[in-house]
Amino acid sequence: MIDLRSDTVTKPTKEMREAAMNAVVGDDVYGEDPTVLKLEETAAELLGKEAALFVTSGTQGNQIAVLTHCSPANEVIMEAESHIFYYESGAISAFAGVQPRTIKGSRGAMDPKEVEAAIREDDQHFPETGLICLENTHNRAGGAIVPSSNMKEIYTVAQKHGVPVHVDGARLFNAVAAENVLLTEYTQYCDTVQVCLSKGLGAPVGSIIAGNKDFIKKARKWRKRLGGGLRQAGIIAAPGLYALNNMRERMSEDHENAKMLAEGLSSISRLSVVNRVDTNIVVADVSELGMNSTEFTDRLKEEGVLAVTFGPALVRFTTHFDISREDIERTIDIVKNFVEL
Ligand code: TLP
Repeated sequence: MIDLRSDTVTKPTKEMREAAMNAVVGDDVYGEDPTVLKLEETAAELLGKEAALFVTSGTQGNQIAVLTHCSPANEVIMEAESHIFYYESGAISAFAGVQPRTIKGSRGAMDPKEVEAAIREDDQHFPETGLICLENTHNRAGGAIVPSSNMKEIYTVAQKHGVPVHVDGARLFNAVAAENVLLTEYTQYCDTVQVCLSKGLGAPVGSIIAGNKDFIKKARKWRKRLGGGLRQAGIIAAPGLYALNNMRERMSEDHENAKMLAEGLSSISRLSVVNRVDTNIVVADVSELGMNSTEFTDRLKEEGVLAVTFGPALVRFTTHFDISREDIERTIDIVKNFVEL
């Protein structure tokens, strides 16, 4: 099977498995796991923040950020198709008791003027704006890179109104690899950030949230409340640390593969690629083929390729470490054959 469903599907490498096997561990709830501490220290430094916390998943990291920043009945400004709004099962309402205020973005980037207009005034009728969430790269915008200039403008507005900014950077490493910049190019324009170790970096599990020391102290308590205080967590932190140190630069290969896939798919009649491919995601519109996205992905599966539906007419393909150039060539041939026959 050529698995293009997500960059979450990568299997740990031999080096990651060895790192897990040889990890020096302790009880992390007592703050005694040296491998977790090393991972957190390394991540905080790379992200340019005072402190970091190892959490089980991207969703848990985002939820802990919302819980830590907000109080119940706050309003949280976010892009209309952001992961926190679209794909986290309504968790911010279930756990933090906040309501989302969505703004339609352009390639994942919200207009700073619209963000400013959405910040609530002090009025007894209104909820208080507790947080602004950004997403970079933006998943449903097809892995689009949100420019750091846009983040800067939003952060300036947020600071003017005393509202914190959190970045869902599940795929921030992709933006950094594509633009050849440091992580701090983006993270300087937010108070807190969540980055995934188990997407493009290829680690088996885990995410990091980073922010100032006070935020991380409170976030640690929320992690404990949610049952995310893990004991000998070095076993899973070790492959994450390996990935953080060794897998960042190679991600541009995934971007080249995605571009190649997009070109190949675009050349097939009645199939169109709807996103500009900045990173590792390609979104295709299959409506002209006379089938919906589920019929398309089912057919593709019969031929040995996995992709996910992204709406009734849209299909998402995501490249990653376990996908080679040959896999991309083969995928293009497979799609061509069943579409054009
Ligand atoms: N995204 C997954 C699915 O949940 C849709 C995927 O296959 O793309 N933020 C962003 C931007 C994400 O894309 C994801 C995962 C998360 C957060 C959540 O990460 P996990 O899966 O670790 O909870």
